[in-house]
Parts: sequence; C-alpha cells; structure tokens
Amino acid sequence: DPRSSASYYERYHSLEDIYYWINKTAQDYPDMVKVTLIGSSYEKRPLYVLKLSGRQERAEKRAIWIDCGIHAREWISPAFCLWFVQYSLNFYNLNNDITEMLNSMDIYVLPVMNPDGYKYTWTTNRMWRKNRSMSKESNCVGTDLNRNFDANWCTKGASNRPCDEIYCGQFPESEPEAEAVANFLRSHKDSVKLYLSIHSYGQMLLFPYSCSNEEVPNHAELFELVQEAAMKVRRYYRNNYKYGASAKTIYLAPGGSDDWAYNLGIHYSFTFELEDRGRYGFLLPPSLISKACNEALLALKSIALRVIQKTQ
Ligand code: PAY
Ligand code: ZN
Repeated sequence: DPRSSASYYERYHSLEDIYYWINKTAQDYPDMVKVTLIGSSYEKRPLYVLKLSGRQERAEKRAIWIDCGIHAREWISPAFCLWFVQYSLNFYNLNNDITEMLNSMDIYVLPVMNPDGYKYTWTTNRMWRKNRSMSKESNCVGTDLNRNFDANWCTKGASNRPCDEIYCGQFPESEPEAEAVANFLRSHKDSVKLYLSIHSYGQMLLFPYSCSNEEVPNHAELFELVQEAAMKVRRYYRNNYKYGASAKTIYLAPGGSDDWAYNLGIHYSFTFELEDRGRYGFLLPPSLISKACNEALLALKSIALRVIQKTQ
C-alpha cells in the first residue's frame, strides 16, 4: 500500500487521490477515524471531515478544528492535513504529545475546503486562489472563501469586484464551502475550543483580528501562545516564523474564517502561514514538504497542549 510509505506524504496529491486517501484512512483505522460529509462545493464535490479520536471515551469531549486548502494554490496546506492525520494515527500511544492531544480532544480535519479550486490548479491554472463559483454580474469566476465569512465582511482588505483575487462574494456565506464550515462550527461551538486554518506562504503564526486593527480581549494570551510555538520552531528547525495579530502582522483581511470563528466564541483561533518566505512561494517543491510539515506540527502541538491545559 503506497500510503504506508513515508514518501506518500512527501508528494502533492490530486483531488481524486485525496478522496481515495480519506476513504482508505477511515477503513484502516475504524476505531479512531470517522468521516462526516459537512456539505458540498459549488461544483457539487463532497466536503469530508475526518474526526480523529483517541480510544479513551469521555462524555463531554472538547475538540480542535483544522481546515486546509481554503485557497487552491496553497498546495502545502492539504499536504499538511494529510501529514498531520497520518502522524496522529501512527504515533497515538507512541508519542506523548499526540496521545495526550487525542485523549483530551477530538480533532476534526477538513483536508480540502476548496476542492473545485484545488482541482482547477491541477488541470488549468496552478496559481488559482478562489473557489469556482459563477457570478451573475460578471464573467469572472470565483469568490475568495477567506473573505466570505461574516466578520466585517467586504470592508477594507476585501473587494466587491468579482474579477479580483480577494472578491468577498455576494453576501456573507454566499459560498457553499464557507457556509458548510460555518454551519458545522455553529453546531459544534460548545465543544470546539481551538480553531486552526492552514495557509501558505510567509511563515507566520497569526491570530485575530484580521478584519480590524483592534486587539482581541485575550490578545496577550494568544500572543504568548504563538511566541512560544515560534520559539520552538526556531530552536528545533532553525527557522523563523513571524507571529502576532493578523491585521498588524500581514494585512487587513476582513471576512476571514479565523475572525469569524473567534467571534463565534472559539477564543483560541489561529491562521498558520506555512513555508516558505517567498523563494518558491506557492510552488514549494515536494522535497521541502516534510520540513514544512514537521515544523508546523511542532507549532500546532505546542499551542494545542496549552489550550488543553487552559480549557480543563
Ligand atoms: O489571517 O486570515 C488571515 C490570513 C490572511 C491570508 C489571506 O486570506 O489573504 C493571507 C494570504 C493567504 O494565505 O491567503 C497570504 C498569501 C501569501 C497570499 O496569497 O497573499
Ligand atoms: Zn491563503
């Protein structure tokens, strides 16, 4: 089985391969993985979420949400979700951090939030960012799913022009992919304590707000979490990640999923920008996947274990 070889995770995979992988992973780990359909894309492709659970059953279990592939061209992002799932399943009961994570929290993983766009980057345009929805007023295709959430929707940092890369869509959650994620989180908001959205590139650990220059009430706490995670990445992988509130660290990005999740009440909400810093940008070569994933995994574990302590 090619999936059990490490090199499977050191390559990028087509959407069809990823659907196959989801199915096979669930079959191979029936006691730890459940697959749920949370909706479908504009072009009617399924949006599957894997729920990872340790074997310790608890009545009221907290949860982590991780989405990958909100932007089509950021291929390292779905690659990270696959890497993370495989690592968690392989090292449960072998690695202390993973064991503690999975015994304390269920982990929901959406490997490809924008399957239509991802497919399009494999077939037609490698640099596509948005989804593939048609608008009535224009011949241009696609809405930026990270501008389509209801958080200062379509203000400065987003565009109301369908031809733009940061087009916010017709109204908040106009896109089925954003709506599916928002519906899932609304119905799980009491259990989900940590929200994580994986992007590239830039090497940054970001937290709300993206949609305004205001500080969130627990700014200092979130800052400490990303600072500690970045310090570990620097120490173990000799790589520098910037960290801080999104609007001030990168730019204003209203309508993002991280801010929306925060305002819903998930007060540990983060966006990771994985490798690199621009040498290859979105075209990160497969030989660099493993380092990019390992350092992001270290940051994730650092933050998740702290959140487990804090939400005890
Ligand atoms: O905090 O929501 C956030 C991050 C904002 C991202 C965005 O949606 O614009 C940042 C960009 C991204 O990953 O999409 C950064 C990349 C390099 C880009 O395309 O500009
Ligand atoms: Zn992105």
